[in-house]
Amino acid sequence: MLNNLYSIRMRGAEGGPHEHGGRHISGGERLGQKEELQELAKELLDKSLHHSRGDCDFIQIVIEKLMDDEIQRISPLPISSEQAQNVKEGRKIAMSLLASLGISDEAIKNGIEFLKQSTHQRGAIIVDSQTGQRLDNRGLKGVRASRMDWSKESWEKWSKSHAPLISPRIREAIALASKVTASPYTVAELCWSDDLEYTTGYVASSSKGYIRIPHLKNNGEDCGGRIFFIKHNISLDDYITYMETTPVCISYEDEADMKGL
Ligand code: WAQ
Ligand code: MG
Repeated sequence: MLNNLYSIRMRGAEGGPHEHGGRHISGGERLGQKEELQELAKELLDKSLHHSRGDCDFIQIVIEKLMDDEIQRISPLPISSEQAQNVKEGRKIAMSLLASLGISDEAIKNGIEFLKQSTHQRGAIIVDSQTGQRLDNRGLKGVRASRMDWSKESWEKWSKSHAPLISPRIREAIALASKVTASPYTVAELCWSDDLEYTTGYVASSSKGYIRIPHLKNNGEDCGGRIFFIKHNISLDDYITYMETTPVCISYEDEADMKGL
């Protein structure tokens, strides 16, 4: 069962630690039982050491034991895909989805402009969905959603019914977006990768799920990141505490389970 879960997370940079000006290369968040930690540490180390953004010379892996009763269990967001032929079309789709969720034009414009020039950002930036103002004062550190992962069984079940979408990247992105949008204060998340070769991104929300959008940037660009658009006038400290510290385990029941078969 879920006893004795540990959080294991990694951050890697080139040119020294992030806090001394190093450029962010790679990060990762996983949960696992004691017996799985060695394998998870190896996976995270491999991820940081073989990365298209550069050659890490600083890598930190932190492991913490979690209390069973602090772990929240949530379902993965449903996933769907839009079609786009180029960046102009991809961004237009993202913008209209964000607008349909009630985010102001100013906030959407600021979010997209931010991701277009963001090449060193380690965590998300938090933007007021009405005023468009950046609310966190975290600079390049931003706010990292942390301590979330699929349970092993849930990922295996989900994989069986979503075969074409199975990759470590999509696994992580759905876990992250599911945690982020499970907060009642998140209106939506906008993401595209800062990895040079990966141009598909997404808009996620609790009402519309995880919507993949191709071509949110051109191949070969190192800009990207995450914007958490939040409701106006909420407690930013509580929001950030949830993102950084509340452990969330993604639990998936397939249709057979739900029918009691
Ligand atoms: N919390 C907040 N922000 C994060 C986190 C986190 N845990 N992890 C990454 N970020 C930010 C940070 O600024 C990264 O540089 C940026 O996001 C991009 O991270 O096909 O691969 O891991 O459905 O490069 C989405 C589409 C892929 C997947 C996203 O992002 C699909 C991706 P990356
Ligand atoms: Mg990246």
